[in-house]
Amino acid sequence: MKKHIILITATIISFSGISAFAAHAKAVENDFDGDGTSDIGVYYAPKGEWDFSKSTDGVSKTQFGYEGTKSITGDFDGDGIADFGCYYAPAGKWYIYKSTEGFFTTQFGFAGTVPITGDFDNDGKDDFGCYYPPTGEWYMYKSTDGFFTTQFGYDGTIPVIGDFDADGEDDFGCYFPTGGNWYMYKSTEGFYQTQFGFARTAPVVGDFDSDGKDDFGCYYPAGGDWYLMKSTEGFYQTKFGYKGTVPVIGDYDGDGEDDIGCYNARGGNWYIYKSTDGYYETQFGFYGAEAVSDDYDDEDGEDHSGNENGDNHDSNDSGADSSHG
Ligand SMILES: [Ca+2]
Ligand SMILES: [Ca+2]
Ligand SMILES: [Ca+2]
Ligand SMILES: [Ca+2]
Repeated sequence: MKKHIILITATIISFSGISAFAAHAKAVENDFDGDGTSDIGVYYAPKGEWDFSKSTDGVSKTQFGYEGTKSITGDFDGDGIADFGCYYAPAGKWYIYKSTEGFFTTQFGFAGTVPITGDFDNDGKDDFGCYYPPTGEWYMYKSTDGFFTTQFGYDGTIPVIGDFDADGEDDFGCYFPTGGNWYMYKSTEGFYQTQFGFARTAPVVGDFDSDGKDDFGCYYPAGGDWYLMKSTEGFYQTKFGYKGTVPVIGDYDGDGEDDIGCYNARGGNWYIYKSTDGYYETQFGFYGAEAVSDDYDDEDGEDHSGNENGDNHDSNDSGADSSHG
């Protein structure tokens, strides 16, 4: 079997004087102005255009990316403000705009991979890496520990990331949509497996009961159905979405509990159910622009569940999908 070569062409560690082990709260996902709430944003890959609607700073537009890239977000410099960037899988190229340090680029990945981000070494900085769906191989570049690779997944699975045991370190795993099978490797507890989901669902992850543990679930695009397994409250089901929307997750009211929502790329329509404020609807985006949300559920989750999604909408297909091999 062919071995893939990972090249690291840029230095990544840049801070040494900052207290790396100070207690840190996990940054709110997609909080681009650092006020503790997730912001709404869209990415239009054909032009590399980012549009943000920030809760404190208002609307802004920037160009960072190009056709064929996938959007990525994370707090890569650990300042509590989300950074954004893109990944070009055919060449394994990363481009990140860090809120403190500005432009960063490196090569880490290869054709057929999907980008992954998370804080895998618990230093408060998100790390980046890639997942190769045909073989279930993970490659990460951890901000303190450097290169890491493992095999965890198999053909047909979708990578999932979350802190499922609330130790501050993101755990990785995979979801097999055909059977609704979850496999996780928790940083404190090790291997965990369960069945939760069914064919043609996309995995969703978030802390929906604000106990610090990410919860997992699935979204059924054809009906807009959510099924969640909350760590304190157990099974939860609701309908929030409709055919043509993709799920979005974030803490849009900043109460520490992730909110569910959905986005329709045709009209740029956002629908969010905030845990404190209830229903919220806005128009932000335009035809073909993808929602900035969790890295895997809106872009990769559905696209990469692959061939069985015959009825899948094509709101944000990148053309860089892995083929079965
Ligand atoms: Ca890290
Ligand atoms: Ca963990
Ligand atoms: Ca939870
Ligand atoms: Ca919330």
